[in-house]
Parts: sequence; structure tokens; C-alpha cells
Amino acid sequence: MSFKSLLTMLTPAILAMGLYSSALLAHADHQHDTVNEIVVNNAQIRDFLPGSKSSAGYLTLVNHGDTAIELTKVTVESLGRVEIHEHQHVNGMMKMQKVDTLQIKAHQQLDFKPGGYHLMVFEPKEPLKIGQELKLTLYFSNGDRVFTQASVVSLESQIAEAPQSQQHHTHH
Ligand SMILES: [Cu+2]
Repeated sequence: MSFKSLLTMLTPAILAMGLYSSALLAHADHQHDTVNEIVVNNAQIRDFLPGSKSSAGYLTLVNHGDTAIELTKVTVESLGRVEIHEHQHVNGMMKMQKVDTLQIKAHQQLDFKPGGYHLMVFEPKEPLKIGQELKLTLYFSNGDRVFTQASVVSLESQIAEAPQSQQHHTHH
């Protein structure tokens, strides 16, 4: 039996379990909305460096649905503005640019990480604290919204947890 048909068989059970556990674990870190078949994990917001007007955020997004979805907006509690950015090589330089919508194909996993897609966050309403949990909301073009809790992390811990970082690509 293929993995996919197994998954199809199991999906109703998984959905039922998900609904049950999300009701029980309303405050769990990896809370997600199973109805949308979109799962968000490991959301992190890097603490602002002294004097810096922006910081970065990362997360993992999985579309378990059979159709593509489009992420159109992200908001984070206590932060005035959040943008979705991507990195691109332009004439041998890594540049980042804002993207308005981001498509996640059916059954695709998208990792927001250093050197790739990331969130840029601006305008903190008060200083962030390491370990603090902030409510993060993802908005999709079909009207769906998915909530998660993002942890505030230090730059040091974020570098330590991101060994696949491609940030230094421009230096060879
Ligand atoms: Cu950026």
C-alpha cells in the first residue's frame, strides 16, 4: 500500500484526533487548525538587536490539503508590522525582497529559514523578552486563518539551530 493511500485512509482519524487534542491543549506550543489542513510549527521571532528597527522570524508551514494555498499576510501580537520576504541571488549578491503572496502547493512543506523565506518584523510596541510567546496569525487568500504561538529567541540560539543557513553564500 502506498504511503499516500495510507494517509488518505488515516486522515479522518488524524483530523478527529487533532480536533480532540487541540481542544484539550489549547495552549500548547504547536497548536494548529486541523480543519484547514495547514500546520504551522516552530514559529520563532528573533529578539531585536539594540538599535535595530527590524528583526526576523522563522517557521515551518505544511499544506496537507490537496489544493495549493496562498499566504497573503502575517501578523504577530505586539509587533506593528510584519512582512514576508525572500532571498534571491542578484549578480552574485544575496538580496531580500518583500513578497505579497506566497503559494504553498498541495502537500508541500515550506521552511522559513535564514537565507530563504523569512518574516521581517518591525515596530515592536514594547521590548520583546527571550522566551516570550507571541500569537502569530497567518492569513490565506481563501479566507482561512491559522494561529500559532511564536517564541522570542536570541540571535545566538537561532544561529545554533539553523545549521543549513546559506547566509554566507556571497563570500566564495
Ligand atoms: Cu528580509
